[in-house]
Amino acid sequence: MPDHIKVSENILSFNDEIAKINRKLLDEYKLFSINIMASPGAGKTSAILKTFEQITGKFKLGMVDGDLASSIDADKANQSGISAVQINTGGGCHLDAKMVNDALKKLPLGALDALVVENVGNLVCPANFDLGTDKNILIASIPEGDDKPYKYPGIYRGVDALIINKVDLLPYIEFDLNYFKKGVEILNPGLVTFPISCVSGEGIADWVKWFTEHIFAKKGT
Ligand SMILES: Nc1nc2c(ncn2[C@@H]2O[C@H](COP(=O)(O)OP(=O)(O)O)[C@@H](O)[C@H]2O)c(=O)[nH]1
Ligand SMILES: [Mg+2]
Repeated sequence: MPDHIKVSENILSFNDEIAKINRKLLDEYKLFSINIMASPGAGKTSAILKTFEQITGKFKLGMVDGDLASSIDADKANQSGISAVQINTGGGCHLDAKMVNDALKKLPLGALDALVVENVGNLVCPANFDLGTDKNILIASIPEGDDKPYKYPGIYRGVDALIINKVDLLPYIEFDLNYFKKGVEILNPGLVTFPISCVSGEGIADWVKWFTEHIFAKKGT
């Protein structure tokens, strides 16, 4: 086997070991957790803040925020009442389980009801790294175009739910929703999908219902 393949296999198996530790920790605290992946600007932070708006007072949310640089997103989240920790990957195109493990040590896990990980904006690298969360969520957005499932099949194959954000822009942008959904169906048949707008609020209630049902299920209530 070529050396570079051996090295990447070792990296992935180390990652999977730490992901198991994260999963065990989150299970101990009965914290429902999601890993949100998307391109830069698809609306990851907006969707998380919008979700929190709907559940604030009922559930406490923790957030691990991955970006190449800055603490802009974690600052926004902390200001809104989410307990957020920023990770700067310094150029890295994805979060890995060890980074999330370090961040979990900084969060008041016992005081939280759910954990949201905002991955680095990228449609390729994050798909290869299990973080130990319960569900992987992909956000696609209308301005990115309807051909993305065909161009980035890997990430569409591996997710448990899909949010289609910015549906308020459908009247202004050429986006064939049927063509998009056909591509998704081939890769991930029956994938649960939530068309939403963080601007108009359309579809947010259905997504939040799914999210909160999973929080209750994990708590065993
Ligand atoms: N029109 C529209 N703009 C949105 C929507 N959601 C987010 N945006 C905008 O898209 C940009 C990127 O959003 P952000 O949440 O920072 O994306 P992230 O990089 O994936 O975290 C911001 O200017 C948001 O205001 C939406 O549903 N509709
Ligand atoms: Mg963001």
